Amino acid sequence: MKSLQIYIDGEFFPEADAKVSVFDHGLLYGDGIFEGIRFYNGRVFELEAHLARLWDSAKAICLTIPLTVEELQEATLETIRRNELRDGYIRLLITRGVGNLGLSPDRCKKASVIIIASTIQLYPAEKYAVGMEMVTCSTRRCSPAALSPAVKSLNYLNNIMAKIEATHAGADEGLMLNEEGYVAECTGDNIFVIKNGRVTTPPISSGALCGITRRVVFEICADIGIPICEAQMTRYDVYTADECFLTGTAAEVIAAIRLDTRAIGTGKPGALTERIIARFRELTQSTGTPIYS
Ligand code: PXG
Repeated sequence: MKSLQIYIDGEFFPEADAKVSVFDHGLLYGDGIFEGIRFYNGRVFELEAHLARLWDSAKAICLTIPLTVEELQEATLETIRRNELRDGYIRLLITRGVGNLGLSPDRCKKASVIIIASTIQLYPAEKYAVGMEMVTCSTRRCSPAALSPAVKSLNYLNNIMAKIEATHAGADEGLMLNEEGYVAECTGDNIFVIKNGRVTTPPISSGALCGITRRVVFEICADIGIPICEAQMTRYDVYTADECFLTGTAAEVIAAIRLDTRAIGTGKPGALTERIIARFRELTQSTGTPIYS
């Protein structure tokens, strides 16, 4: 297989030579932010929204991105072109940059920009047909009072600890509750339930990332006439739902059929979920920023 070309601070490096300093605070402290973006059929899906969220994450942690939005957009497209890809996944990282062994970012002179264009498969292909099994994790989603879950930071240990629990329990995904016990999200996905034809998802204030796929699902539901709203929810709402599905750039839209070994609805992907997935696939194939024009 051809070596990937990785963008680091304005230059392209073959995969084996794409390296960062051990004094980069992204490595030393998880001090930085990222975006996971997909491209389909020669177009980047929701690129503007991902860049807007990246700038919000940067602002929230007092990080200056050393490029303009237009420059970063062009660098992202160019990274895909260099790798001659039409379908895949982009990991865009902004690290605090090289500093010293103290946690203060003051010594980090300039943030680093890294762009990887590759592919990703979060869950095995058959899960998209049969649905996912979830367990509730005892690791609670980070309190917004400690670190806002809206910041897509390079420190994912909270989610990783939950993912480890889910894997140890033999499940595909972990459901994360907030400190009060309300449903927040899964380890790398937002969660939705459907009851009596109405779609509900927890508000961002329950401790979820403001997912871009989540927003696209609101637009799809508005388009095809399915009522959708945000509401605080507990596990009761998931156990008693007719259908449940998860959303994320990496995950896309995928049915969840069990929580804590209990079947949700019929224990099979539901009809409304399938309609939303079909419309999502149409959108990903037909919209987005052209890469080769
Ligand atoms: N919650 C969390 C905690 C996430 O990390 C989402 C929700 C969904 O957001 P979007 O905007 O993608 O719809 C995410 C996104 C990975 C990976 O490598 C994870 C995400 C995105 C891309 C890749 O596991 N999570």
